[in-house]
Amino acid sequence: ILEKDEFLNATFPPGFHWGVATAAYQIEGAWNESGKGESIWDKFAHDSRLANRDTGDVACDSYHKYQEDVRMVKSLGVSHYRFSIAWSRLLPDGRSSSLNAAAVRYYNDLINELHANAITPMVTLYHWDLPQALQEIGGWENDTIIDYFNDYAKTCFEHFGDRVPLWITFNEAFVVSWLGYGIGVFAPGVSKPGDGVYRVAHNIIRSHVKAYRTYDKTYRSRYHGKVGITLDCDWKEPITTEAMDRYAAERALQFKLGWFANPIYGNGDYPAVMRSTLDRKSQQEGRTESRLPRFTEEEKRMNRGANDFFGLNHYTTQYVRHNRDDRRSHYEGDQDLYTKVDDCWPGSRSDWLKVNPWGLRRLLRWVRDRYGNPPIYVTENGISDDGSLDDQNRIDFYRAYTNEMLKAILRDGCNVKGYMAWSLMDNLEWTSGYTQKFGIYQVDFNSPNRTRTPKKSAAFFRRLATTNGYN
Ligand code: PNW
Repeated sequence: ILEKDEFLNATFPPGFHWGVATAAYQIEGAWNESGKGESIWDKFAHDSRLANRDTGDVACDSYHKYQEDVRMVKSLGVSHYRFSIAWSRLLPDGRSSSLNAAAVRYYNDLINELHANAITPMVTLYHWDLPQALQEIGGWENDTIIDYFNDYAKTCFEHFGDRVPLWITFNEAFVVSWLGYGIGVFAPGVSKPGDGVYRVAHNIIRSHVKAYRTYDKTYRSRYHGKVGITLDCDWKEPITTEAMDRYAAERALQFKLGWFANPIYGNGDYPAVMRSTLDRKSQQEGRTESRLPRFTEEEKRMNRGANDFFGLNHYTTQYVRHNRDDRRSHYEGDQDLYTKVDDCWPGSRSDWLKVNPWGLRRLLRWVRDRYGNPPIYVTENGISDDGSLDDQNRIDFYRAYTNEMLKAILRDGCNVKGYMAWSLMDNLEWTSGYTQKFGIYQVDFNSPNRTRTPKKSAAFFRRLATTNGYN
């Protein structure tokens, strides 16, 4: 099944956007400084739910060191920096009435510093750090979140929209739904794997669409920015050429990526295979209603086309085998399949992350074919290790994955506009704490200065970005 394909020694299209990415809770620190409210990740960490009882209380201290961060972005020679706004810093209790002037100043300073260095900001509104005050009323399970998110988005467009051309509403809607509210291993730690998970996803999609329509109606004519959502997906390869395994791999992609992408980038509704499978299983379970919520016709109309680009986070691949009639009545069982990885694929410091570069090319083609070749930004891609400065593994990873992306662009005609490496620097890797390092810059978490040092991969990435290829 492995594809034999030579390294493609060519350059990326002129004007291709290179960047690096971070997220607020993973780097900012200053968790309760200058009026910031508590987020669900502050709470989760303070409840000792992270490895080594780590927290993001200080993290990379980027709240105080943002100028140094911008210098690092600059010295990588990239044109874009993807970061996120902490909702609970801007609106401490989640509602727009609680606007925190110090936070407006902080994000203004960061954005202005980027522009002073000719770096374009790409801003994520929601990278998982919901204000705890909104979790107290149900968080993403409660329909009222749609209006709260819309108010928050408006506040951001209003204050920063004149200088932010690229907005991402959500980072990884799947992870929020499944890890946060399905199996509960991420904040807020809610376990509703059979039904809650689908309701959360439903509210995230409706929140995205509402915020997109708000930008469209009120801000687009003024600021001419673009708004998308970032979805994460691994590549799913059928383990044999048998039809049932190929259907299963397609089903896996529809359940993971199509779940969100089909409403927003496709026909406005959930993938047909999710609709039919969940309606049938729900009925077999004796339920009067499907576990998969329904969009109204009006909602489907609003969903369709609610995007200006497709944000894609990609790291790894799994093989998929058909599993007949899985009776576990939850999101995983609903798919009737098994996954496994290839023992030949190199590993990383994260157990879920195995290196398989050609998965990215196939995933890009899948998005091209299913959603009419939309403009795509790869908004995250990277690999974890122990954080040493000699990170040849990271160089090999970036070289191989970006080369598969290049093949997708030049040979397959995929409309890839840019690539953001995860991450600018080592940071708080969620429940793994400071044990898994994805940075191109090393951060010394034992030093109060959080000293940053470029790794070997920094020189490689700089060459990649500045020569727009492998020269
Ligand atoms: C993404 N998984 O998260 C996030 O967007 C980043 O904030 C994070 O640091 C990065 O990838 C590296 O993990 C994921 O368990 C976290 O499959 C976990 C998984 C996938 C993505």
